[in-house]
Amino acid sequence: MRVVSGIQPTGKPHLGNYLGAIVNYVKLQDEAQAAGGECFIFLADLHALSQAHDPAELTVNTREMVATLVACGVDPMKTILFNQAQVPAHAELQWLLNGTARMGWLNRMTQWKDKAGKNREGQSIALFTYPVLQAADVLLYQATHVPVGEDQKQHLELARDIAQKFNNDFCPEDAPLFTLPEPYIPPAAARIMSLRDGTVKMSKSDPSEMSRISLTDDADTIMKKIKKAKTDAEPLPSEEKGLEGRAEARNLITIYSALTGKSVADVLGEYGGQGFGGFKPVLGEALVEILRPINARFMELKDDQEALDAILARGAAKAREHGIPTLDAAYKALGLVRG
Ligand code: AQP
Repeated sequence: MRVVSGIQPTGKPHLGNYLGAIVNYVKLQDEAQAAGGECFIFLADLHALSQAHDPAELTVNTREMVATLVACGVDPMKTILFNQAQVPAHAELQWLLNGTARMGWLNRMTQWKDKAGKNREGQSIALFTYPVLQAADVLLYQATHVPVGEDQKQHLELARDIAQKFNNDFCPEDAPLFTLPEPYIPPAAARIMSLRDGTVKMSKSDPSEMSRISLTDDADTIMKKIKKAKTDAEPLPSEEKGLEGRAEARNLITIYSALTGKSVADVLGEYGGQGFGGFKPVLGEALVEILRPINARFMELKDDQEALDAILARGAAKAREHGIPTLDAAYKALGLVRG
């Protein structure tokens, strides 16, 4: 069992990152250990170069992201926690895979279409080839399980296509190089939506702070954001079909269900018929309870730069070691001569 996943240090991680991905990092690190496998979680700092960024902020965000992940329960003794920039094999393998990936495949990626919008010509090449780096990230370690939110499912399918084509083109039939990775998507909270618009996903890059709950928000801020979350005038329905066409109501119910482990049907059974005035404080309290220990741990860790850098350096050394066999085999399969 090889678990591999990444998160961009492009801002403060939010509830969508937590419920969609980080909760599963913590769960799978234990499962991998029990199965005698490994768990690799990396900060996708090379991916962060695909959009305009401030170098000083990237450095701060990278360390803060390590502190947040550890505060959420990612244990550097169980998980190989590192940043891409310290493991050049990610960029090297991406270049090797650029020969296999097809323009048509990348052109179909919805994240590319969404982020580029009408200004495709003005985007960085890194944004276009982002999914090839992502393929390299997971193929380098022969990932079997890739815990991600639903927005990354298409990129994982592309990683499988790249792996399959490379295996077909350059490897003997009975000795494929790359393992085809499987996405591991949480059924309950695969896509948490913005608190300001239930039709777009909660995102670090949304200009409105009110659109997301950051994992480091304090109790007052959480309550304020939930109180101001967009809703409609109807009371909550008693059954799931009553959430149709009510994106904001569905989002708040989904969040509460994921936080408490109760099914959507049970939550609606309990709160159906009530207005948001009654439900929002319940949701806010549940969030405060879950995020309080994370927040406290983050505050303890965040300023210890030496300790955070040591976690990354240790993880990177292990990641470099684990990546070597696959990278070497990829060079060889392509016929490249190296000393
Ligand atoms: N809203 C979401 N609901 C569920 N899962 C989500 N993820 C992100 N947003 C949601 C999952 O979190 C992991 C890390 O994401 P990322 O930071 O590497 O990339 P992202 O998807 O680009 O996240 P953001 O917040 O939207 O960042 P920006 O705004 O910088 O692009 C991934 O597994 C992702 O699926």
